[in-house]
Amino acid sequence: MIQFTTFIKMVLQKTQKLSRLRSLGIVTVGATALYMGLTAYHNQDQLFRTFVMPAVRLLPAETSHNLAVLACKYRLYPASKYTDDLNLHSSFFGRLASNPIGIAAGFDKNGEAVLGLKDLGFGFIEVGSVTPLAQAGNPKPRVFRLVSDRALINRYGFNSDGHGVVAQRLKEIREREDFNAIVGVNLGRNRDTLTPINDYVKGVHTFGPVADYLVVNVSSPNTKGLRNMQSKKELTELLEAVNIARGQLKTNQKVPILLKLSPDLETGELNDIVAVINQKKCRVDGLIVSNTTVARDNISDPALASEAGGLSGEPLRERSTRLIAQMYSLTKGSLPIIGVGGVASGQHAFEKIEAGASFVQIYTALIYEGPELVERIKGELSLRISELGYACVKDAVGSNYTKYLPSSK
Ligand SMILES: Cc1cc2nc3c(=O)[nH]c(=O)nc-3n(C[C@H](O)[C@H](O)[C@H](O)COP(=O)(O)O)c2cc1C
Ligand SMILES: *[C@@H]1O[C@H](CO)[C@@H](O)[C@H](O)[C@H]1NC(C)=O
Ligand SMILES: *[C@@H]1O[C@H](CO)[C@@H](O)[C@H](O)[C@H]1NC(C)=O
Ligand SMILES: *[C@@H]1O[C@H](CO)[C@@H](O)[C@H](O)[C@H]1NC(C)=O
Ligand SMILES: CC(=O)N[C@H]1CO[C@H](CO)[C@@H](O)[C@@H]1O
Repeated sequence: MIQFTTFIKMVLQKTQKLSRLRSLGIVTVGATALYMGLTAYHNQDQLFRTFVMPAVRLLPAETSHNLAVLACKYRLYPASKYTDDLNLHSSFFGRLASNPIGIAAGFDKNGEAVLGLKDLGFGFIEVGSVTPLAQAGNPKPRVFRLVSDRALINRYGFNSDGHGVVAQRLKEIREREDFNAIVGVNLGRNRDTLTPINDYVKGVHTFGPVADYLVVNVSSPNTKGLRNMQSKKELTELLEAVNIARGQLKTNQKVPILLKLSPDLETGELNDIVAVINQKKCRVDGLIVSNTTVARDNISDPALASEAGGLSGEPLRERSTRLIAQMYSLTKGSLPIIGVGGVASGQHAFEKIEAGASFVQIYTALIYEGPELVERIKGELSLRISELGYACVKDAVGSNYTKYLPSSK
């Protein structure tokens, strides 16, 4: 209960800073109390979906995001009692994950919510993106709900508390006796940096000692035509530099490095990326597929569709699954892939796995469905795996990737 009071105070402090003043504060506290009350009941999943999440949705998107992070930070959600089935157990870069479902980057940008996210039942947690120096990101509003499309558009612009603060948080969490989560860190660069590669190198040095994996990204360059040579050279330099930086860490701190891809990359660029990572000096340990898209396929509201930013959720789902299959094919299944984009059910997670993903992350669907989604996805996925006669997730990885390749559509 002390935690709850602290939480309410934090909420009031946060909301009173806004010009929308107390009415918002009252709505916020009201929604929170409601939500706390409701979680005491059975059949939480139904309640969250039909009642709590729509209520939370009355708040501006960024406010509800902040609230959800605070709820995780103060561990207000009841810890999941769900025991992960054995067929969900997965070897995660040398660690045992009790399930292959993770929270994607951008939810817990600053490493505040790790323990609460673990309580929800995630098998692994990705923090970030974290930039070397703290930065504020873009002006608000910068997150938009596309409710009927089950999607979000965000242009946060990488607001971050910066390396020092986030690394200290992770260090403290790791020192706890009850700590047993797998935590990755997504590395970013400062907007005004003159030395982007050095920003990632700093990330490797700072987070290598406190992370179970690190992520660097390749975004699609927005100047068409002008790309291949340029981006190939940049990627080579980046990956070479982060590999050298990792080599400088102590032996017990040699973290896996994953490369996160944009779904807007074209086939030519994908071939280039594979050529780069096939070089020993540019090796990565896995891929994350995919980031948000700048495309606006199948968006019902034209006004919202015209907001700048990255689109996530249902409209991204098939595009990201296709890219997983393409990368699985191009790398001949030699690299573990974390599949992400529009997953909202066990069936969606299974499609990513069939297409070649060994692990799956979620974000946007969690915003629409609430925290019970994690258990639901795990339950449905476990059932699907056993129905199809697989002993574990690993046996199903890439089992039907050709079905998702663009040419076979
Ligand atoms: C509000 C928001 C913020 C995000 N911030 C980041 C980020 O900082 N770094 C990153 O690599 N991806 C970020 N992402 C992308 C997600 O990690 C994920 O790749 C994408 O949302 C697709 O998954 P989804 O459809 O399940 O949301 C963000 C996504 C959302 C919705
Ligand atoms: C858009 O919707 C159509 C019809 O549902 C579907 O066939 C198509 O694949 C969707 N496009 C994308 C990019 O998801
Ligand atoms: C992801 O994609 C968005 C646009 O969709 C881009 O602005 C951003 O830099 C990319 N990378 C990361 C790490 O989010
Ligand atoms: C692959 O998918 C196709 C189409 O859905 C299905 O008919 C086939 O049985 C699947 N194969 C495997 C090995 O799962
Ligand atoms: C968060 C972050 O660092 N995003 C970067 C992803 O990659 C592109 C291109 O390399 C950068 O422009 C982004 O800033």
